[in-house]
Amino acid sequence: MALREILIIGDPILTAKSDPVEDITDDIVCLARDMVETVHAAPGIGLAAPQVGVSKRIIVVDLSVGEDKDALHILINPVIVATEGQCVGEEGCLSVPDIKEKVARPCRVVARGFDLDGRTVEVEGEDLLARALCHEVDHLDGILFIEKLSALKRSLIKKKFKRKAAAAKTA
Ligand code: K1U
Ligand code: ZN
Repeated sequence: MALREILIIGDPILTAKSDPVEDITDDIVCLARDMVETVHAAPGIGLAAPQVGVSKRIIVVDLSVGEDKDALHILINPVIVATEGQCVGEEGCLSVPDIKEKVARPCRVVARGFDLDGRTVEVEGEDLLARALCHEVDHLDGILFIEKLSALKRSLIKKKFKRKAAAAKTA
């Protein structure tokens, strides 16, 4: 297993739609395991493959951040198949570091996908788990959580990261 670099807002991979996984090859299994190691090290509660530069539909979610192996969900080609209600809660993103904003998401979701053995799995989540599943599936469609904010907030955040990238280039 290996740690992978997490891309930061501004990278075009983060705003592209990811491709479905056709076969669960050794490379896909290796990528998913690296994603688990990377999200635990970050630390974070979820990660999507495009965040590590791979435009494939794979997510990992672990609210325990590595403390409870039963809390780890690895989903290949995940789809949100049911939602209930709307809850506003704080959200962050490892690709938009140091920004936390309130976002409305379904209170309850069911996500369906495949595990690393190719078996269909369903994850039912409420509150933060529902939020994290929606956030990660959005990443696969090239949607960052800042797209859910007001145009003003979004534009200020984008400007901040453009300035940071320009400063890093000249340093
Ligand atoms: O996908 C990502 O960018 C990861 C992101 C997921 C997420 C957080 C909050 C609400 C919805 C989705 C993060 O994990 S940000 C870091 C974070 O929330 C956290 C870090 C350490 C301990 C607990 C939480
Ligand atoms: Zn994110």
